[in-house]
Parts: sequence; structure tokens; C-alpha cells
Amino acid sequence: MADTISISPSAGLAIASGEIRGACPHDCPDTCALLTTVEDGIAVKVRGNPAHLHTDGTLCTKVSRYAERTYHAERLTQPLKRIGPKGAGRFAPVAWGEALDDIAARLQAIARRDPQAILPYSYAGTMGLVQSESIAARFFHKLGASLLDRTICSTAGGEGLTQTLGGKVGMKVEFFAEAGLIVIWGSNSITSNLHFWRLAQVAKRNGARLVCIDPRRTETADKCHEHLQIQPGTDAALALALMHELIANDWLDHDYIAQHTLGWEGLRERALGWSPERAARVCGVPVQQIRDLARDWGTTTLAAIRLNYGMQRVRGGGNAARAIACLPALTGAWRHRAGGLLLSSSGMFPVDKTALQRPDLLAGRQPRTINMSTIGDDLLRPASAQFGPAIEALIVYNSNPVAVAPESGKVVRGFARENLFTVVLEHFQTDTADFADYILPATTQLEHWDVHLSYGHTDVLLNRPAIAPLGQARPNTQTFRELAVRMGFADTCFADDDEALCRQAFAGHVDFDELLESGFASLQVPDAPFAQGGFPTPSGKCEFFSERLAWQGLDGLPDHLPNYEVPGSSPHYPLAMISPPARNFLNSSFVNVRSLRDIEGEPLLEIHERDAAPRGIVTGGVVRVFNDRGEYRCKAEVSTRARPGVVNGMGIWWRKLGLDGTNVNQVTSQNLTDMGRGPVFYDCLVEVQPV
Ligand SMILES: Nc1nc2c(c(=O)[nH]1)N[C@H]1C(S)=C(S)[C@@H](COP(=O)(O)OP(=O)(O)OC[C@H]3O[C@@H](n4cnc5c(=O)[nH]c(N)nc54)[C@H](O)[C@@H]3O)O[C@H]1N2
Ligand SMILES: Nc1nc2c(c(=O)[nH]1)N[C@H]1C(S)=C(S)[C@@H](COP(=O)(O)OP(=O)(O)OC[C@H]3O[C@@H](n4cnc5c(=O)[nH]c(N)nc54)[C@H](O)[C@@H]3O)O[C@H]1N2
Ligand SMILES: [Mo]
Repeated sequence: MADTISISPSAGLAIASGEIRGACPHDCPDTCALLTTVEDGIAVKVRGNPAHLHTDGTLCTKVSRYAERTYHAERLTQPLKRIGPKGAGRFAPVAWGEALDDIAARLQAIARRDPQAILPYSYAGTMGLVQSESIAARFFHKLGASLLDRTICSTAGGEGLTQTLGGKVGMKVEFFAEAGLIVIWGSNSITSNLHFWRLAQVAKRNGARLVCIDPRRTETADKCHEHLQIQPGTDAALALALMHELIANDWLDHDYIAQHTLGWEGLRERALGWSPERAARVCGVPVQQIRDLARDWGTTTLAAIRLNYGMQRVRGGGNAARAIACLPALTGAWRHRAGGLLLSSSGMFPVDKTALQRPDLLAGRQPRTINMSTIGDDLLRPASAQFGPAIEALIVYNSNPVAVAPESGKVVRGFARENLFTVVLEHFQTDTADFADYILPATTQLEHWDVHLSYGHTDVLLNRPAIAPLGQARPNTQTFRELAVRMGFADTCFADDDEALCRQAFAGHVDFDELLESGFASLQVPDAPFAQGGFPTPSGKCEFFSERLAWQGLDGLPDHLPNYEVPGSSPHYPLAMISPPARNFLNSSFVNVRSLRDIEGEPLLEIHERDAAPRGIVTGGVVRVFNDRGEYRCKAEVSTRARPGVVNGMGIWWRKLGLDGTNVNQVTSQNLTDMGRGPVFYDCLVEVQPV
């Protein structure tokens, strides 16, 4: 099956007809294997590859529309140059050569003063290792541009996990199907991790108990046996109370604790301070729910946690991930392949980042690092001894910061600076592209090579181009290669083609011929990776106590850190707001795909009857959601999906496709998490009024 046509790797283009193996590029744990049907050079259908275990022949609604997105009437197919005022979104076509000559000249002029005034801004629009940070990273390293701290999604939880387990490691996802208890924690799996949900369904049919921990009554919560609808940002309190009950009832694996953990005495003492009653008050759930979950966790042998990043977008996100990551070691759940925890599997992949990104091109320079989560403040910062030069040029690729970064009022003001030179590589004229001086058209996954790891399973996937680039679109790599030539970067690494880069990513670890042949290859990972300990921490143990954190002057033990914006702490803004993903969008991607936007309707705020009634808010009415940082308008839905006191502003709409040219990030803050310097999208107080 598949690849019935011959592809010329050197040309990098597919022609004619057939079925091409690829990989879904989107920022999602599932990383599906794709089969694209091509007829006369046109991609007519994209489906899930049935030969790939984790994809199992099924795609989500969004990606099954990938051809619609690719051939979208508004796809950018030629370079554009700004002709109107900044942010007005008015552009005229320009030749590639002219655009690149001018961009290179502008960057060179800035770099002569200080290359750190140039900043790349990218995230996971594509997760492909080649079209994200390969030639682009080499380019910015060679230039000596500011480095970007890529914190916008997962660094708090990632850091918490690393301090406790030693890395982004955990259970193999397939074994959730065999578990007897699955705790789905901070994850709306039906929306954001569909292929895991299929495994949870298998377990459920075999008698497993499913428990969901989420402030929102999600579609996933509806289908679990139990839902702990906690107050946002109280997960660590809940985890500590669970430990309290494990201790009080001696539901502990003393042998596992003695052999494979570090810091038990301290953790024990900390947990004993968290009675279920105390946690119930903090979390806002019945005490019996906490006791019941502790009993289930303590008495089920095959007990597994599917943790996701939804719980770490608050001040104490890193600590919360740490506390939760202690639970499987306490009961020895790791002894079994269907026990333990999975937040992210990405740390298990032996990616050769040094080969791809070539940090040696810095040649001893140590540019400053800018945190992508505070881009609003940083674009508005003047030069200073502490900050260094003001940011004068921004090259954006694989990201839509004007829509997705917090406190967008400031982000917009920053992007609107007349003295900021902005280049955006994109598929579409997004909110961010509106502010560009040049927009450069990029290829989609159907049009370029790439290779992928996954953060939800343990297979490497290869993506072959299925069709020729649309119009004049170019892979990100090609754009940076050509810029490198114009900047006079002579290093031979800038000549590596995309297939060569795909080979470099896992060289020596993954058989590239296997990837070429089947489109995917599984890593060799033990079924129960920590059955005998062997955590990749400095001590080799599960570190309840982290010396590395203590050295940094932080608490070595996990604790509950209340949100920056706890309900009750502000007289004007009584409601907590979370802004989780909408099912038919992927962050801000797909918002412009008509058929998907039609399903989502309009930007929506879910609000509980108890909060809606006194404010005169009714379903379908327009409301303004506001705080001191800004305001945005959307439609209200009075719904028990919201817990009293918490509103759910479903994300992440393109600002210009919303009701008033703003979106939910108008009200989120640039505060940072306890670990990992991440954003706190779900730690946000607002007021809501009918309009
Ligand atoms: N359809 C779709 N799929 C996606 C995405 C998307 O936008 N749309 N986004 C992708 C991305 S970028 C990522 S990072 C991944 C993971 O994406 P996540 O952002 O983790 O997405 P969800 O799985 O929806 O999990 C968020 C859940 O956490 C809940 N939550 C909010 N605050 C708290 C809290 O304080 N505690 C707890 N326990 N729960 C809380 C929310 O209500 C929501 O149901 O999914 C990816 N998959
Ligand atoms: N309020 C609130 N804000 C959030 C979140 C939330 O839950 N609530 N979630 C946060 C999270 S988890 C994340 S990960 C971030 C996501 O933020 P981003 O990584 O910025 O994700 P997207 O909004 O999907 O934007 C990705 C862009 O990359 C483009 N793109 C895709 N592939 C390519 C390519 O090959 N080349 C080029 N040049 N461009 C490409 C797409 O067209 C799209 O416009 O948002 C964060 N923002
Ligand atoms: Mo994310």
C-alpha cells in the first residue's frame, strides 16, 4: 500500500497520482500518520494511515480537512510587501528576489550595530524538526541574534516533570488500554488527545474506572465515571491530599519508596499537612471525592495518570506537575506497564539537535534570551544596560503571537511600532501577518519534507511531500537558506537539503530506510520503563525532593502555590477565567477554515447560571469580558460546563474573525509560572457584563 508513485527525493516534489505517506504536523500529542491521495498532482483526500498503531486509520475532524486548508482560497502563494500603515493588513505582491534582497539588507544594517536587536519568534505551527528549528536555527545562530525561550505551552509542567522523573518520560501510551484506573488530569482528551481517548475507551469497556480532574465539565468529563471539578490552579493541593490519604491508610509500596525514591520523609511530612478537608476547601470539591479517589489510586494495581498541560498554565504549574508525578512512585504503580503517568514522551526521542541547529555557529558569542511569553512587554522595552538593545527586527515563523501570546493589547502595541521591522513566514494572512513588513508564503505539510517525534507516543514519523508547492510558496528551510546566501553565510551546512536534514535528526538511532519504507519507526523503549527505578534524574530515583531546585533557592519539595489571581483577591474582578482550546481549532490554526469555524460558531464564554443570572446574562447574548489589562466581546452560553465562579473563554480565535477584533488573550497576563518561565493563561481574574 501507499507510495505507489515514484518520488524524486532530489526534486523534493511529488508528481502524478498515488497515495503518499506523511505525518500530521500539528501541535498535538497524537502525531498521526497520514495517507494523502493525490490525483494528477492534486491532493484530493487526507486520511489516517491504518498501518500505524497509534493513528489506527482515524484522524480528527480538523486534519481530515487538511486538503481544504491547503487549497484554501486565501492561501498565501506569493511574497507580499506592506503598502499601508502598520497593522492595516494592506500588501502588494513582490518578487521573491526583491523581498529577500531587502530583508537581508535590513537585517545586515541592524546586525552591524548589534545582532541581538534581531529576534526569531517561532513555535509549533509545525512540529516538524526540519521546518521548525533546523536551517532557521543555524541562520539565527550564525547571525548572533537574540535567542528565544520557547515557553508558551509546556515548560512549567516539563520542568516539574524533569525535576521529579528526570525528563519528559513516562508510560507508553498503548498500555493505558490495560489499566484498571485512569485519571485524566488537566486534559480534555476528546478534544486534544483523541487517540489516547480511544485507548481509555478500551480500558473502560474492560472495566476500568475513569476519573477526570478539570475545572470545566468537558466532553471528556461527561464520559468519565467521576469528575472532580476543581478550582483552577489547585491541583497540587489535591495531589498532596491524595498522598495524605495514601499515608493514613498505608496504601503505600514501602519497598518501591525505599529503593527508588528520594526525599520520602520530607514529602510525608508535607503531605500530612494536607488533610482532605483542607484540600476540599482549597479545591472547592466535596471531601468525599478526594477520599474516594485516594482509595481508588491506593487500591488499584494498574493505576495510570494521563496528565496534560492544561493544569500547568497557572502560577504553581511546575509544583503541581511535581506533586502529581510523585503519586505513581508512592504506590509502586510504575512496576507495571499499565501503571504510572504520562505527561509527555518527547524526552525519550534521541533527537540530534546539535546537528540540526548547529549552536557552534554562535562561535563563542552568548546572545541574550528573550522569553516568548513576555513578547508584549519586551517589544515595548527601550534599550538599557540590563535588557540590551531594543528589539528592532522580528522574524516570525510557525506561530501567530498576536493571537496566542498573553496580554495582547501590549503585543499589538509592540507589533504596531513603526520602527520595528517584521517578517512573517505563513500559510495565511493571520493577525500577526497583518503587522508584517514582508509576508513570505510557506509550504504546508503536503508540500515539503519533514521528520517528527511525538509527545504522546514513541514513534518517529517521516513526512514526504505529496504535491508540489502551491504558487510560489517555499519551505521555511528554503527561505532561510536563501537569506543565508544573501547575508554572505558561506558555511556548507546552509546547503543541506531537506531530505538530508531529515536523515540528520535521528542519525544512528532510527533506520531511515525503515522510515522511507513504512513512514514510521518505533523507538526501542522498555514496556515498564521504571519498574526497577532507573529514573533519568541525577540520583536515578524519583525525586520527591529535588536538590537541583533547592540549589536554586527554591522549595525542594512540591507544594501548593495559590494562583496570582485567586478569586476574592480583587474587589473588581470576581470571576476566574480559563481559556482552553476549542475542539475544532488547534490553537489559532484552522480558525479560518470555514467548515470548522461554522461548527464552532462564534467566540464563546461559558458561564454558570449562578454567575449569569445576577448579571442579567443570557445564552446567545453578547458580553464584555474585562479586567485592567483589556476587554473583549463574545457570545455567552449559560452552561453547567462552567463551574460557579469560573468562566470558560474558549480559545483561540483569530482576533479579526471575532466580534470586535480582539480575543481572549486581551485579558490574560504576562505573569510567569513558578518553574519554566511559562505563561499563566488560566490564572486570570475578570468581570463579565452584558452588552
Ligand atoms: N482540538 C485541539 N487539540 C489540541 C489543541 C487545540 O487547541 N485543539 N492544542 C494542542 C496543544 S498546543 C497542546 S499543548 C495539547 C494539550 O493541550 P491542553 O491545553 O492541555 O488542552 P486540553 O487537553 O484541552 O487541556 C486543557 C484542559 O485543562 C483544563 N484546565 C484548565 N485549568 C486547569 C487547572 O487548573 N487544573 C486542571 N486540572 N485542569 C485545568 C481545561 O478546562 C481543559 O479542559 O493539546 C493539543 N491538542
Ligand atoms: N488564552 C490562551 N492562549 C493560549 C493557549 C490557551 O490555552 N489559552 N494555548 C497556548 C499554547 S498551549 C500554545 S502551544 C500556543 C500556540 O501558539 P502557536 O504555536 O502560535 O500556534 P498557532 O496559533 O496554531 O499558530 C501557528 C501558525 O503557524 C503557521 N504554520 C503552520 N505550519 C507552518 C509552516 O510549515 N511554515 C510556516 N511558516 N508557518 C506555519 C500556521 O498557519 C499558524 O498560523 O498558544 C498558547 N496560547
Ligand atoms: Mo501547546
